[in-house]
Amino acid sequence: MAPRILNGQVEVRSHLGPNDERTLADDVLDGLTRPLKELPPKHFYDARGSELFDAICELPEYYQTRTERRILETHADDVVARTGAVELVELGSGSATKTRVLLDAMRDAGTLARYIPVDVSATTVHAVAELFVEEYEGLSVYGMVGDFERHLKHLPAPVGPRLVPFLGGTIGNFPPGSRRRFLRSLGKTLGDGGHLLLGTDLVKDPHVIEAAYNDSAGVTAQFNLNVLHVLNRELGADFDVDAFEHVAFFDREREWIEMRLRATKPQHVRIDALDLEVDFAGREEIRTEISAKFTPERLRGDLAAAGLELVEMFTDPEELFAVSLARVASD
Ligand code: AVJ
Repeated sequence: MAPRILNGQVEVRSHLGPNDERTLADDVLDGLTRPLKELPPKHFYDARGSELFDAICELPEYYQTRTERRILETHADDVVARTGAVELVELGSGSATKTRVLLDAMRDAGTLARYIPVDVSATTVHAVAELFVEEYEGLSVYGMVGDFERHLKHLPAPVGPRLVPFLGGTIGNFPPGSRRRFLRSLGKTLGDGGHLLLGTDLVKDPHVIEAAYNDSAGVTAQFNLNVLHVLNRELGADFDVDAFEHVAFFDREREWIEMRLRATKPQHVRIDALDLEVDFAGREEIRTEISAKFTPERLRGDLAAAGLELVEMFTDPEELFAVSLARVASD
């Protein structure tokens, strides 16, 4: 698609094609016809799901968001000084407050030149582009409409040392094999002297982790169940949402949280858009999310498998969460 010039400093390109709408249908067909039913977590985030996630981030039990923000505030100047970053690639939006912490540090250091938002929503890319070009004097914005799991190869060449944050612990949603593959694809975006800034939740007392996914206000349960509303609306399914319950537990061996939806009685579901009938036995579960927790060893291992090396791991005093700086391995 031809670049759309909004003004002298903003350029937006789209890489989405006509088939990119199909992923929900494909994922549901794939996931619900398996012996162990599964739905990928990316479909949680419709308008209501995004609202519920924002509410999760404010919960007393959900320490991750506020802890990561504090780590960033504490170390942003150091990150910028050590990387000399002149441009920042933002993968997926909704982290605007965290991005600002980094962009502010780059501006204060006098290095900030370019901001590259990447998001599947053209509206979001345009909105954030226009907002930031107003807010940061002289900033140039190259917006990319696309899926960061598929379209990173279309990123423009760096104009100088690049910083690529991937925050929020989202990397934990990838199962181990695709996690390493995705890290490798991030590594390829870094260019000469670029750095990845990776947010990861850390392994700790399982009770603390489990409480974060079984909050007393029941917001996480609503968030989890919301994916069934998404299927009902988007695919003409007839899930009886009240006949499923939220389950979340820490798998101590795999060191990840699993969220599931458990059928409270046997049931039969029809999904019109797929012309599919799905049966659930009583207490049968759908896995809806894994959220890996990291030790320094796991982090180093994943980075190494992706051709990356750890430069510095910043944590909070309680070591709940980590924000790690990594670069392409030097051998
Ligand atoms: C946004 C993927 C980091 O795994 O903790 C929050 C999503 N799921 N509560 C996480 C989530 C349930 C969250 N991530």
